[in-house]
Amino acid sequence: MMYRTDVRSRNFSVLGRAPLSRRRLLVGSLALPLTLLGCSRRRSSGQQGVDLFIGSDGDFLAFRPDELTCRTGALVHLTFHHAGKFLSARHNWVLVYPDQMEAVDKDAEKTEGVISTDDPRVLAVVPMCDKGETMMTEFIAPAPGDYPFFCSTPGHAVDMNGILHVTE
Ligand SMILES: [Cu+2]
Repeated sequence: MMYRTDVRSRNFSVLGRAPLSRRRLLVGSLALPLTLLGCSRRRSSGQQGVDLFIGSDGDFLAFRPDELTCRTGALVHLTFHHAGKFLSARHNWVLVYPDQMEAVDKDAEKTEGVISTDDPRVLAVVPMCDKGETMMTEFIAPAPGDYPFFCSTPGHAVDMNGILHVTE
């Protein structure tokens, strides 16, 4: 704070018309190291990237963890792992808008669990995985709020679900 005030007043008194461009340059060079420190991974667009990992809870019909968190606007790279070893049931990971899980799940019964990525109620989908498989998806984190996710294999969603918390 002291440093900034000092520079500004010196610029005004000594450099006359120059201070505006000088100040802009100064701010630019200060901002760079701050942004580099601030995030673990950056995309070319300047968007903040975030890696999330989730799996089935072994052979149980549950996700582990069953809660995830990210910031709004982040480019989320989500990895899902089917951690089952014995049962042959397939799992996936489907993220939907609030209060849409039941309806989307019900519709998926007619398609053996396959979810259309064009469905406006759906934010992101990881394809169906057999035991031991790992699949990924990418999406932009929506507006702040709590978004349900579930497995759309018919009959799984009632137990196999969770919440993505999107923060400010
Ligand atoms: Cu499942």
